[in-house]
Amino acid sequence: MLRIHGAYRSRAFRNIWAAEEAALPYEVVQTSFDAAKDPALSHMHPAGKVPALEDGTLILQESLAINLHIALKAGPPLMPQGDDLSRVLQWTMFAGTEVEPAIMAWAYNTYIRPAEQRNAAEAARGLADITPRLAVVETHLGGRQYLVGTGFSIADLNLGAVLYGAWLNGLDFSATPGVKSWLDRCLTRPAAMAARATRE
Ligand SMILES: N[C@@H](CCC(=O)N[C@@H](CS)C(=O)NCC(=O)O)C(=O)O
Repeated sequence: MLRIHGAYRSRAFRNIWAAEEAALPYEVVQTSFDAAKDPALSHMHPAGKVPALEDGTLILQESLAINLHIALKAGPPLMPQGDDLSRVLQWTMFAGTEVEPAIMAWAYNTYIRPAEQRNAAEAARGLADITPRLAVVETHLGGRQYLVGTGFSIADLNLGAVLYGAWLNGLDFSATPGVKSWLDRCLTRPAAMAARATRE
């Protein structure tokens, strides 16, 4: 049994989505942002953050790494093999290191922070950083339905989950219609809808 420690309105969403796609049994151990800072839980949340995954004796942090673990347990098609597995790793690193910092700069300063704490210049900087990265995805997708191989994989889930909040909160995708179609396709899958129902 996978045990996802986190709050529904957090990056635990992406782990719930992955567990749903993998069709593996899981439960959510409700853990607030404050609870994760309790020293008594530092073995689970060493950085004082959610989510964390407990899988038997294994404890993992980092939401995208947790998803790779879940997909490895599920195997193909969620986690492809051979060179496509390496492509999954590439897109997951792209999601975490290139897209997520830019998205969060925009998100914090457009819809996450209270209005009086938002910084328009920071939001604009985030948007300026997002634009060329979405263009990379647009070019890669070309006529493809999914990022890797011929079907949906954890690469789509990881990048789609990083873009989910922005997609839901009005980021303008008109310059990258292929990305918009791909995101619509990913985020309306039955497993994604089940995960979204826990938080929207
Ligand atoms: N890179 C980490 C980021 C974890 C993270 O920042 N989690 C947020 C919730 S989505 C958190 O716990 N924030 C509370 C805080 O920073 O105090 C991951 O992907 O798991």
